[in-house]
Amino acid sequence: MDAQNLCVKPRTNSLFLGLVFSLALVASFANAEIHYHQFIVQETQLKRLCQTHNRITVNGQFPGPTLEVRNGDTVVVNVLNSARYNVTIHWHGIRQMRTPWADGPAYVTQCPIKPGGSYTYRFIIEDQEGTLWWHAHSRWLRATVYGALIIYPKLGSPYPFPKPNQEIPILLGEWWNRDPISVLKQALFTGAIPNVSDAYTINGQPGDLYKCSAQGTVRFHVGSGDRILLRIINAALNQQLFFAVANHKLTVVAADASYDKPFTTSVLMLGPGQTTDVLLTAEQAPGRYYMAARAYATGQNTPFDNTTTTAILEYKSSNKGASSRPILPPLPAYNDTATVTAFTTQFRSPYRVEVPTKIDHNLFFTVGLGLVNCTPGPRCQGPNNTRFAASMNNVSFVLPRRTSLLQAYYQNIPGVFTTDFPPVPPIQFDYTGNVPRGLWQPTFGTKLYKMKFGSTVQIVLQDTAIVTTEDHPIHLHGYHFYVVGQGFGNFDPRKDAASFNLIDPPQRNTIDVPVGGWAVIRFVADNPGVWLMHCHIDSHLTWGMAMSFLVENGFGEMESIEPPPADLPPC
Ligand SMILES: *[C@@H]1O[C@H](CO)[C@@H](O)[C@H](O)[C@H]1NC(C)=O
Ligand SMILES: *[C@@H]1O[C@H](CO)[C@@H](O)[C@H](O)[C@H]1NC(C)=O
Ligand SMILES: *[C@@H]1O[C@H](CO)[C@@H](O)[C@H](O)[C@H]1NC(C)=O
Ligand SMILES: *[C@@H]1O[C@H](CO)[C@@H](O)[C@H](O)[C@H]1NC(C)=O
Ligand SMILES: *[C@@H]1O[C@H](CO)[C@@H](O)[C@H](O)[C@H]1NC(C)=O
Ligand SMILES: *[C@@H]1O[C@H](CO)[C@@H](O)[C@H](O)[C@H]1NC(C)=O
Ligand SMILES: [Cu+2]
Repeated sequence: MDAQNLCVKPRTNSLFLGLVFSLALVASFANAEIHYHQFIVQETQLKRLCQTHNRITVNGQFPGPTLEVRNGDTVVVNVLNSARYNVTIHWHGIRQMRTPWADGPAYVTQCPIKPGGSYTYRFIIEDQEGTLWWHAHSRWLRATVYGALIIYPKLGSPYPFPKPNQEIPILLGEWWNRDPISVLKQALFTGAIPNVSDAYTINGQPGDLYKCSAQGTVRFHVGSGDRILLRIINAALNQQLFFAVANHKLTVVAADASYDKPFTTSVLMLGPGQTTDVLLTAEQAPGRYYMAARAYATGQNTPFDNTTTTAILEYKSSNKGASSRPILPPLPAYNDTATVTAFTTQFRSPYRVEVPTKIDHNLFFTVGLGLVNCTPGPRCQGPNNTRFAASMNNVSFVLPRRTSLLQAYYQNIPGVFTTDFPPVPPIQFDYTGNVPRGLWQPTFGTKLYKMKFGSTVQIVLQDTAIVTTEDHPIHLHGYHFYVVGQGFGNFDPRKDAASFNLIDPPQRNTIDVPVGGWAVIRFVADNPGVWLMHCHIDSHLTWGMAMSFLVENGFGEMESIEPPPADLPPC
C-alpha cells in the first residue's frame, strides 16, 4: 500500500452512486480532494485459532479498510449499521476543527447509530500528516472494528525524510476466542477484571507461534536494499506492546501523526491508541525475519496475555524458500520499564516549537484505579468483595443515556452534566505511596471542565498506587499536545517544572503516563466542542477513567462549532 494506491478516481461530484462495499470516490477541488467511503458495520465469519467466529467488522474486512488521504483533503464516510449492536466510529487523532459532531465517542459527541441506522461523518484534514487510525467508540466493538487512516503530505510536498520504496501499515490488535462483547458483559456483571485476550495480532493474524495460525501468518515481501516505512498502530484493546523486527534497526520518524527528530532503536513500545512511524532498511542477508509484538505489562498482580504475535519480513531475493524458520527478535521482559523510559524520552519535535508558556488553566489530574465496596455476591467479585472502578481526580466518569454531552451543551438541555470537574485532586495524598484504604472508593459523576476558546492549558497527569500503580495511555480527543515532561513518583512542581522541555517537546494525541509516575502536557484550547480525555485501555475506560472538556466558542464562524448534521442519530 503506497501513495500510488490512493483511492483517486476520475473527477466527480456525484454522491453515493450505487453504493458498493468499500467504494471510494474522489472529487478534486484545486489540490484538495473529497474522499467518499461507505462503511457497512456487519457480522462476519472469521477463522482464527482453530475455530470460526462471528465478529463485527467493517465491510467484512478485518482489519477494516485503510483510508488514504492527503493533508487538506475532506473525508466523507457514510456508516451503515447492519449489525445487532449500537455503534459509532472515531477518527483517532483527527483534530475535527469545529466539527465535533464527527468525532464519534458514543454519548459524548453523538448518540450511537442503532442497528439499521446510518450516519455520515464529514471532516477536513487540517495541517496533519502521518499515521492515524479509526475505530469503533462504543463498548468494546473496537476489538474488531478498526483500520488505518494514512495522511500523506499535500501533493508536491515531500516527507521530511528520504522517500521510502515501500510503505506498510502494521496494525497490532488483540483477539479473544469469546465474543469481546460477552467478555465485557461478564466483567460488567461480576465487577472483576475482564478476561485477558487469547492472542495478539498483526494485521488481523496471530502468526505462526499460535496453534492453527501458520496459514494466516502475514508476510511482507521486501526488496534487498529497499527503504521501508512501517506505520505501526497499537489497536489492541487493553495492552501496551513491545515491537521489534529481527536483525533490523528501526529509525523513528513520527508518532501520532507528528514528525520527530529521527532516532534509532531496536525496540518500540506503543500504548493502545499510539502510532509510530519507522524507517527500516532491508540491508540484512536475504532471508526471513520475524517482526514480533508482546505485552509491556505494569500492573502488580494483574493478569495479562503473555503470548507473542508475529509476521514475517521476507526478502524477495531470499532463496532459502518458505521452509526456513525465520529469526525471532529478542523482546524486553514484560516488566522492563527501564527500556520503555529509554525509548519514550528520546522523542523530540524536529524543530523549535511554540509551547504555551503563560498558562491559563494549570490542572493536576490523578489517574488510577479504585474499588467500590458492595454486598458479597455474584456482582461483587473484585478483590475482597468489591467492584473495580477507575477515575480521574476521584471522579469515575458516567456517560449520559438520554442524549450526548455535545447535544446537551449545544441545545441547552439541563440535567445531563455539570461543569464542576475538579482542577486539582479533591484530597491531596502520597499518590504513588501506600494509599490509605479509605481513599480507594471514587465518586461517580458526569463532570466536565469548562474553558474559554483560546485558553492555554497545562495538565499534570499523575498515576496513583490505588489497587496498583500502572502505566495509563491517556488520549485527548480534538487536540494534540506537547509532552513537556515525565518522571516517576509524585510530581513536584518546584523541582520537576525546572526540567520541562519547552524548546522541542514531542507532539502527541496519546501519552503513556509512566507506571507510578507522571507526565505533563500543554496545549491551546483552540477547538470548540466537548472533548473526551480518557485512558485508551478499554477496561479502564469502562471503569470510568475519563473526563471531558467543554471548550466554548470564540468569536465568529471560524471559532465556533458548526451546526449538527441533519442525520445526527437520535438517542
Ligand atoms: C472468562 O474466563 C473464565 C475462566 O477461564 C471462564 O470460565 C469464562 O467462561 C470466561 N468468560 C468469558 C466471557 O470469556
Ligand atoms: C511469559 O511466557 C514466557 C514463555 O513464553 C515465560 O517464560 C514467562 O515466565 C511468562 N511470564 C509470565 C509473567 O507469565
Ligand atoms: C520483572 O519480573 C520478574 C519476575 O517475573 C522479576 O524477577 C523482576 O525483578 C522484575 N523486574 C522489574 C524491573 O520489576
Ligand atoms: C484483601 O484483604 C486482605 C485481608 O484483609 C488484605 O491482606 C488484602 O490486601 C486485601 N486486598 C485488597 C486488594 O484490598
Ligand atoms: C473519593 O471520594 C470519596 C467519596 O467522597 C471518598 O470517600 C474518597 O476518600 C475520595 N478519594 C480520594 C482519593 O479523593
Ligand atoms: C442503543 O442506543 C439507544 C439510543 O441511545 C439506546 O436507547 C439503547 O439502549 C442502546 N442499546 C444498547 C443495547 O445499548
Ligand atoms: Cu489506564
